[in-house]
Amino acid sequence: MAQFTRRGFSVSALASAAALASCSKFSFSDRSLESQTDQKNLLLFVIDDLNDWITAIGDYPQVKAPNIRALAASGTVFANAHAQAPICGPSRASLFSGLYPAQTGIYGQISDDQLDPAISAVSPTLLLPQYLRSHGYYTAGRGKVSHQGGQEGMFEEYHPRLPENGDYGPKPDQRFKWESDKTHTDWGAWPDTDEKMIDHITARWGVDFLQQDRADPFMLALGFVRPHVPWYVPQRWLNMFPLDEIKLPLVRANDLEDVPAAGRNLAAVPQMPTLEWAQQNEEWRPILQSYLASIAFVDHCVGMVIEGLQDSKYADSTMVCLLSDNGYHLGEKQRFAKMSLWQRSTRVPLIFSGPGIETKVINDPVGLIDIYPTVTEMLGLPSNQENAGRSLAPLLTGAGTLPIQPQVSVYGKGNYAVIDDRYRYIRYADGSEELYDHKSDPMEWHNIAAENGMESVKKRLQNLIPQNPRADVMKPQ
Ligand SMILES: [Ca+2]
Repeated sequence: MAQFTRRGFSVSALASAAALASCSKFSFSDRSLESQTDQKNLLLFVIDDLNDWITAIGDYPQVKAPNIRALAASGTVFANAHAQAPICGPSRASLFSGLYPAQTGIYGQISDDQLDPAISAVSPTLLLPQYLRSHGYYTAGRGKVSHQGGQEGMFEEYHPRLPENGDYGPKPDQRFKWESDKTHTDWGAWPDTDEKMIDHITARWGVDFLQQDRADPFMLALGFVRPHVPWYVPQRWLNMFPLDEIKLPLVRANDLEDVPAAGRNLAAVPQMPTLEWAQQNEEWRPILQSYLASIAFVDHCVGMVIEGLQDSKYADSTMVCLLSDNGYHLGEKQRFAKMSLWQRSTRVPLIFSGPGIETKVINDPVGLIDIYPTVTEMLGLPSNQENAGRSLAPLLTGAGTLPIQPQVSVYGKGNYAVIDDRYRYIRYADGSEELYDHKSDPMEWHNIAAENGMESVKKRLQNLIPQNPRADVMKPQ
């Protein structure tokens, strides 16, 4: 636990952070103990489909992410953070607008040009980068920050993913393992060098940005696309995870038997592999190998930028925030996908680090919706009264505590999950339910919604489901 003083990290906190960081490039050990505690700049890592397996949050032992681990060890980790929607578009729209999907009607993969009209129809708010710009910040982004990238006017300076690489490329001419024109899903070694990867190009650009002199405070947002499908990475990353050493995640064969039909239908993604297919074709381990390799690769990209920050003049005045937009199942609940209301889809990594931020793990539920107000408070800016979330700054600085705030995620209109510090309650549009007690059932194997004695728990969580959600903006009524 941190022994934070207003003058900076304590020696013991630095020592423990440095020890944990010893296997990476990232360390605060070269920081002056007298360094300023004021947050001034924001470095935001938006990672795509990075699930809750990573160290300090999940418990999947084979993940190799030393740079994210070191970042976690140097700051505050939210181990029970949830996306407001378990899919890129609505999750990012909520994060950057500071509004819930039920407020904006953004439940699906909205295109960037639809974002502004949908949000301005319900609120005069600005997207987070626009708000910082209105307070004198220079705002820059690269890669997949909003769903498609950075919508028009979102950043003062924005660089899209390179067209020659496609959205998630580079890709081989022929797929290796999985054919479906409805998903990028595939896995294998491609391309031959890191330098051809979008995320590597994004990271290099971020490093260059941090070496430049700036008169104004800045927000730098880097959107990395791995471990989103296709799980293509150069061979050297796959070599880190020999197939015969890969441990399979725990799954329960009849896991879906106590899930209502609406839940099974919502979570069914025919264009993705099923666990049955992966087992019959002996592809479960290769898929895991490729997902783990994708995490290791994106962790390397995070490390490049963190090293660039540490070498820059902004090392002592920059808050780092790292998040993923949604989780991902790798065989659990018989599937390889996000897009469900279960833990593996909604729980995401969320880490804040920087001067003045304590080193600790918070287990209370929080949401990506909380990032916007947290950032503004930590940067010393006026709060945006349109924000629907709440500032986590008291938790980051140790200035205070916050009451438990259950989190609400939505997938498709009318299907909600409510997560508190013990339970997950799911109610589908047809009224059918699931309830899981994480205290006795962390894998969500036993739906206890129909069991005696659960009525008061269900009622309490049910009351948090929006009463009058906005119509789906992508499906005109
Ligand atoms: Ca995503």
